[in-house]
Amino acid sequence: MSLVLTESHDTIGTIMMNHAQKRNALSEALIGEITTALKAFQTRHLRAVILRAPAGVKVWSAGHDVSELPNRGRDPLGWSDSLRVLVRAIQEFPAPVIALIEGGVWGGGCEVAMACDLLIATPEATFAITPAKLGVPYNLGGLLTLMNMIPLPVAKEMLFTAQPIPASQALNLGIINHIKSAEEIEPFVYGLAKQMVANSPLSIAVMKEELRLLASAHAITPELFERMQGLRRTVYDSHDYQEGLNAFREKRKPTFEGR
Ligand code: LCV
Repeated sequence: MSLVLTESHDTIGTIMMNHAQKRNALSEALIGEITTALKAFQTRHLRAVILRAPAGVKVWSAGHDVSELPNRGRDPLGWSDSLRVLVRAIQEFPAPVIALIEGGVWGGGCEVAMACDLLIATPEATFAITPAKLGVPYNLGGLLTLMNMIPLPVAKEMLFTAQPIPASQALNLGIINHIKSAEEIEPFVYGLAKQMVANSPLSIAVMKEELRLLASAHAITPELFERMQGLRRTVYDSHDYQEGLNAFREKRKPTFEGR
């Protein structure tokens, strides 16, 4: 059974995450189908892509598939982790990718949504960044995305509380471009896409890539990088990381001991 539905009209492609029973948890299988669809759309030179879930969902994506996170002792969010592969595929796609968001966006789902070029959400949408809830050491790319998108005190509140923020706050913070009702959001998003695909695809593709390169242009010394990798290792080697995974799998609250 396909976990993703795709369609295209004119030069606009749509990718609909459709794994309801796991709340569109970003499993390797689901991510594989999304990246395959993106590659197919790129081959056909589509000029805009909409990433969405079915209309009316309560959960846009439940984030990284926790059942696929490695047990302690291995970096759960390394370069080749499928979630990181998807984030890069969206950021490097040579045309605008627009997130049409209904429902809750959790953890890695926020990273995927924020990797998109524009985010349009319904008023009921919420956004939660959850590594602290699971005991996971967030990756540097994810932190940089947050630093580029939202003021540090707010990024810290989202990271440290792991609580959802409402679409209204996300709009005030500039995380999302527009809030539209469930009835309005689809025609609005496709209207935006139509405006974009009427413009020069080359100009847009180059500006998108230039912005990506400029946003990631943070020079860090090898020593600084190794210090941060060492800090992250203390987390994924920890009792607390394993406890976070076990608690999720056993459907209970974790007991973190700070070790
Ligand atoms: C696997 C799932 C998931 C899931 N993985 O439905 O950003 S980081 O660093 O934290 C990163 C590591 C990350 O993204 O971690 C994941 C962060 N995500 C979350 O914390 C959200 C976890 N999920 C939930 O809180 C609830 O599932 C929500 C509120 C999303 C939906 O609640 P609802 O009551 O509608 P269930 O919880 O009953 O979930 C339905 C099925 O989907 C599975 C869940 O285990 C359940 O499976 P079973 O029917 O087999 O019990 N599921 C949900 N989220 N992230 N599996």
